[in-house]
Amino acid sequence: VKKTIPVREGVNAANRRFADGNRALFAAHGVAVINLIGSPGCGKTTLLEETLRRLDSRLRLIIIEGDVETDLDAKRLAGSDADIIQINTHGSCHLNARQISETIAGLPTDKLEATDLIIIENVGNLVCPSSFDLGERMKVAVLSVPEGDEKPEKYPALFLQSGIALITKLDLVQYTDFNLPAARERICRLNPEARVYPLSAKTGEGMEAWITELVQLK
Ligand SMILES: Nc1nc2c(ncn2[C@@H]2O[C@H](COP(=O)(O)OP(=O)(O)OP(=O)(O)O)[C@@H](O)[C@H]2O)c(=O)[nH]1
Ligand SMILES: [Mg+2]
Repeated sequence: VKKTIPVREGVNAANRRFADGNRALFAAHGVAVINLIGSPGCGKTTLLEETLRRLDSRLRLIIIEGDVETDLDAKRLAGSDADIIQINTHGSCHLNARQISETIAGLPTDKLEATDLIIIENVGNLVCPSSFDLGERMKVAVLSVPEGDEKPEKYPALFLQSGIALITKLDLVQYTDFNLPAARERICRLNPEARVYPLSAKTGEGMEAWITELVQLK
């Protein structure tokens, strides 16, 4: 135990330094950054596909796709005006602030100045990514209807830290026992400040409230 505690503290302190550096850089260039976190398959990339389509160049965007392996998600988002950058963690269950720092350092010099918003899709995971500050302005929790309405209570860390909670795959609510008022109540009990948006990227229901939030972040 004596050996693991200092190592863990070292990792956290190093991450915090990079996160603070990222935050300062983003602030200096007036870039809003959000960190999208949710379980594997909760609909993050589908949400981004529909978000890019609806924003239709209203924001100058960079999307950073975090995945353990493959560039499948980056490929799905190609074809819009947004710059899409894939990071592979090769095993790690979360992105860290150093990876974001190195990604930003690799951009052309004036790129940040010409960017309104960076959306980071974190590695699909409801637990680990919420422990690693990336220097974002806001975490956005993504919970999909098939996962169940009790998940905020079972996995509270993410919901405690998120400014927005999206309840995705709303079109599936009629086929499940997901209780929407209960989910909302559980999230708000943990975090009274959280804004909760139920939506479906497939039918478009609820998407406009999310788009309005993004446009206002600019
Ligand atoms: N019915 C329905 N299915 C959806 C919706 N959004 C996503 N899906 C489906 O859910 C599955 C996973 O969606 P993704 O967008 O790949 O999920 P993800 O969160 O990006 O997954 P990872 O990146 O692997 O963590 C796909 O089969 C999508 O078509 C939705 O609003 N309604
Ligand atoms: Mg994805």
